[in-house]
Amino acid sequence: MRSRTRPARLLGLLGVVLGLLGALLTGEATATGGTPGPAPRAAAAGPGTNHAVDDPFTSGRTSWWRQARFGMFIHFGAYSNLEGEYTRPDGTVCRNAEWIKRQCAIPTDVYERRAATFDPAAFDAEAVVRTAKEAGQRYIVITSKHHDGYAMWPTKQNRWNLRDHSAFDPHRDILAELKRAADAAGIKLGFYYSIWDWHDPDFADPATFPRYKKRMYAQLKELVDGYDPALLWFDGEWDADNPVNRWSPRDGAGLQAYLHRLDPGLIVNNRVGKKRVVDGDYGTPEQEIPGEPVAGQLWESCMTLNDHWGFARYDTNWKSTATVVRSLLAVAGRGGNYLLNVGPDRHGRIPQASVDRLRATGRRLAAHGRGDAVYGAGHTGLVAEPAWGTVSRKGDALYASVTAWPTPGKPLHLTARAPLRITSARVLGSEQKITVTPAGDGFDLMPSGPPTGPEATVVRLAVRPPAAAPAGHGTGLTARSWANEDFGGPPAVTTIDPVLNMSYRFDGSPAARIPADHFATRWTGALRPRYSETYTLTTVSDDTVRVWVDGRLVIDDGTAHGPRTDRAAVALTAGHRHAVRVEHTERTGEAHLKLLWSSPSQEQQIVPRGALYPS
Ligand code: FHN
Repeated sequence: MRSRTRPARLLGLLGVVLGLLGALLTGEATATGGTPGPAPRAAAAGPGTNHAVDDPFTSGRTSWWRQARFGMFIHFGAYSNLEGEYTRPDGTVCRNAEWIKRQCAIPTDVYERRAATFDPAAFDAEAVVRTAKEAGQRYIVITSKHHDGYAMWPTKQNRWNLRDHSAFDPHRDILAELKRAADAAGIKLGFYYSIWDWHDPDFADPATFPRYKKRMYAQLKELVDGYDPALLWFDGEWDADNPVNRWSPRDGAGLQAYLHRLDPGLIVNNRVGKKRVVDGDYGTPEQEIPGEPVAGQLWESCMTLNDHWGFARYDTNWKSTATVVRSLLAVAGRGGNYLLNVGPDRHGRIPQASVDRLRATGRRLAAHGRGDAVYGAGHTGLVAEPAWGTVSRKGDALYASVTAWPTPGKPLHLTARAPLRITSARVLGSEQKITVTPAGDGFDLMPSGPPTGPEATVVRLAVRPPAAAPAGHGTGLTARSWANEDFGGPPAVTTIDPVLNMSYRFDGSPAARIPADHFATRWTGALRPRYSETYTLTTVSDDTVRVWVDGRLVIDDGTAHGPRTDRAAVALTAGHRHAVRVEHTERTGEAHLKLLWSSPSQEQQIVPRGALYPS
């Protein structure tokens, strides 16, 4: 197994710094609003700790992920050796893929005997990476360990792994092979890791669960140090039985802090904790696509290509290429990522039917500039999502992906949500003329020819967005914190907080002299928007939050609660300093407070420092 060399880690940190610089050049301020510096330092622990190291919506650390939009999920493990089917001793046949051991009640010794014959000799990392590239997938997430506990790398923590318990060549390491191939192809590599473990005897018993956690942490360190993944995709976080899954929000907070001490540049999904808005860097809707951007967190929709994650030889219910392309366009237009799955067979080969669809998807994305609507593009609030497709934005261009082309003479109507101008329009991949006419609450686009394909036709609209006030030079809000929940007496600490992006979790607090429970903070100052638009203010809070703008209470969530979002629509004036006051109290347990905003012209982000003025 390769050791995680200093060059690799330095390269990783360099990537984060370059990303930060890129973010600065593209105007993506970092959460602290500060100038790009070294990779965010992972928080220590205890009172005074804020575990939030940056704003995932704008940070250099997540920049590659937000640009990539499209990834390949790979479910591959000991279950693949059964190819989705198990014949019980009584002759009955039970079918499942990666859950086959549990759903077919395969005795552990039988499952172990089957695993001992697992020999994915045909696994070809270059071919896998080539397929991802041909599909237009820019990152890969492969199962390193699924619920059955079987590790797909030569872990030293047990012998239940591909090196020690299979018929596979003991000199090979498929994760290392995949890492080399992905690096050579410029594709980021992440690992799926299941917290829930059906095989480890220490998982089920509360008395021995700490021993399991110790092995889990050691395995994750092996993965981070040995393979330098860009991302960890946790799973198996939910409350379950057989074995009972006791994973708690506190476990998740501890694991996330540990991982960011190992590698501050790592991206982690929300299933590191309990799949909440405060866990990890992004949400993970599964087999579904949210209808709009998710409040308070980035998101990635993961889906199967057929009906199974792991290989199932009988499952030929493949999604059409058109469905895949349309899903990707919809995901990009709503500001998310799309992680589409393949399940290699017991030999390690991706099914040809998957390869064919992925190649066709890549061809369709490359054709007629459809990829412009996806890569580096994101949600826009400038127009409402139309019934005939989706719209994404990249700089001063909107990409209208039309999935229901109008009959001749009928226009495509776009409802505007801000005073914008469309200065030109072009049907990508076609010479046809398309006219744009102001109409009612927006614009009518009138094509003059046929669509460019069955899946979608992309129309590029050059827009002049609403006028923006110059970027602000704020330094943050005045923060007064108390070591009590009722703001009683003089504040214990008064500072300037550059942003309101606080993940105190269980052990942190606003200052070392303020305990982790029973504290309060009041921020005061002014909010200076760049656009005269209706902004959506979003808070992520635990336990309570109240927000006033220009003296009006706009968010009032004063009852102690677990981590959740609240939103308020507030009309703001470009360049004007709107008085703002935010109050947060923490009773016991977790503590979080984030203030984000979005508007038709502004993508969702932590309100940046430049827009906040102390008073
Ligand atoms: O139980 C797993 C399942 O096998 C698969 O890995 C999916 C993929 O996200 N996650 C869990 C179900 O939510």
